[in-house]
This record gives sequence, C-alpha cells and structure tokens, in this order.
Amino acid sequence: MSLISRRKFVYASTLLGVGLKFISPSNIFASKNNSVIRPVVISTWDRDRKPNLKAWEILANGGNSLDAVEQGVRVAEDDPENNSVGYGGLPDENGIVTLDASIMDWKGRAGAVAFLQNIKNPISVARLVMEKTKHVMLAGEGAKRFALAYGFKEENLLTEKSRQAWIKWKESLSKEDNWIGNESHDTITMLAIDKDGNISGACTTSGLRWKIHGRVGDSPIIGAGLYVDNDVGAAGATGVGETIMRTLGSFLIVEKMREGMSPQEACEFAVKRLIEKNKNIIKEPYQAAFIALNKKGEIGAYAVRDGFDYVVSMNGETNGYKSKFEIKE
Ligand code: SD4
Repeated sequence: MSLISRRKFVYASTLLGVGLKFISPSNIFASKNNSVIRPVVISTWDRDRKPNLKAWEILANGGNSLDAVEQGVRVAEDDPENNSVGYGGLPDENGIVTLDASIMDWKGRAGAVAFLQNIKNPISVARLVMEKTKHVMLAGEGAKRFALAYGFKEENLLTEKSRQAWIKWKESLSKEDNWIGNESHDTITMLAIDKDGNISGACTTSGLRWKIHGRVGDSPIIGAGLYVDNDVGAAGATGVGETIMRTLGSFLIVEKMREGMSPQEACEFAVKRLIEKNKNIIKEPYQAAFIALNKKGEIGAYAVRDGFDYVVSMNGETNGYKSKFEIKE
C-alpha cells in the first residue's frame, strides 16, 4: 500500500468518532480576575468523550485527580474501536500489540510501563509501579510478570479488526513504505486538577502502528509524553513519539509555565522547538501535539499541523475543541 492509501485506510478506520460537534477555542480558558477553576479535565483527541466523562464523574463526586485520570484513560484502553490504545490497538510490524503508559501525581510520584504485552490496562500497571515499587518504569516481560503477580489477566489484545488491518498492510508492503507518517492518532493523554488543587496526569498508547518490534515511544517517558509538577501544572503529548522524545516537550512546557508562560504560550513554545529540532531529521509531514493545565485550571493546546482536537471538562460541561496549529498547509 502506498503511503497515501495507508493514510486513507487509517483515517477511515478512525472515523468512529464522527458526528461530534466542535466548539472554536477562545480565551475562555484563561481565568478571569485571577480566579481559579476546579476541577478541570483535558485530554487528547476528541473521539467520543467517554474518558473525560468518566474522569469528570469521579472529580464531581469529590474524588482525586489520580483516580480520575487512571479511570478516565482506562475507558479508552478498554474500547476495542480505539485502535491506538490498549485492547484493539494496531500491532507492530510482527502483528504484536505492545503498549506504553505513564502516570504522575501531585506528590511528584511517577510510574510507567513500556513494551508491555497481553495486559489490557497498562495505565493501572503503571500506577502500581508508582505506588508499590521504588522504581519508575518496568518494561516488556518484567512488566508483564509484575502485572500478573498483581492479578492482571493475560489476554489477547489483537482484535480481528486490527489483525485484518495488519494483514492488509503486510500484503501491500512496498519499498516506499515508511514507519513514520502523518497518520491519524488516538493516543490518550489526560490531565486533571481536582477540587483540592491537586494535579495528576496519565498517558496510554499502543504506539505507532506497524512500528519495529521493540520500539518504545514518548508516552512512557516521564518528561516526554507526560509531566506533572504540582507547584506549576502538567503537560502531555500525542503524535509521532520520536519527535517528542528528542525535545522532552512535556517537561519543557511545565518549565515554561514555571517561568510565567500561560499553558497556551508554553504549548506553542514547545511545538515550535519540536519543529525546529526535528527539521533536519524527519522530512515527511508528521503530527505532534501538546496539552497543558496549570494550577489555576487554565489550559492550552497546540499542534504541529491541522487535525488535532482535544476534550475539556469544566464547570460541569464536556466539549471538544479543534487545536490551533503551527504549520499552515
Ligand atoms: C507514540 N505518541 O508511541 C505515541 C503515538 C500517539 O496517537 O500519540 N498516537 O509515539
């Protein structure tokens, strides 16, 4: 399959979130008169809003931001129609689904899993790494054994739909094929601030489809796919992980917010840096995007190119927004 028809195929397979309405972003996310908005949830990609709604339900009932982001992104992990996360995620070049996830809370704790296989909810394994061990990241077979020891079930995560997609790709492999393209994404990164002003974040993905077996992306790398500092705020990423890892975008955004930038300004700064630093390395069009949240409950989002959207829950409402972007084509 040519790159173009591969794109069409992935696009078609992610049209399941059709029928959603968008609201144009405005400065409603800047707090008025220095007031504080809580709770707030923001997540990447406006697919069906169910992850946000779950997180919101927890926060609206007085729950904390860690439970909210974990339970929120689990909804995406469990969804077989989401082909970039958990169960139903598109596999690597060998037809194997491998998962990456990370989580951070307001205490500065972090947990992550990388290259995890046959376990449906990597975000909950990442949380256990954070809470039950002195480590930050477990990978591959070790991560799986750890999950099994805590009672997780070993299961086949490759749905028939994803297997068929993989076979189709295998059949159409050609010399022009590449492993990084401007494909659709659905990786979920979620940031939340609870009623007590405590911030947590979670990020979970099956990574880039058809990736080389063993490839790990930005999502489980603390500072790349996700970063939380409760004194300042949080940031998270989606898109071609290699571009994000080279610039540690989420950490950069939090540091820029610490220096006084708004979440929006910091996201724009990080996207510009990412484009600049990747310009001689990756020649074809790619997508990468960031979301951010600060202590006041203000949010920001910015993408390399058109097509990124995100979901925000605040003041009892959950809405989808089209992101602003840097490269106008
Ligand atoms: C990765 N950042 O593994 C992930 C992919 C992604 O939506 O965000 N897809 O590179």
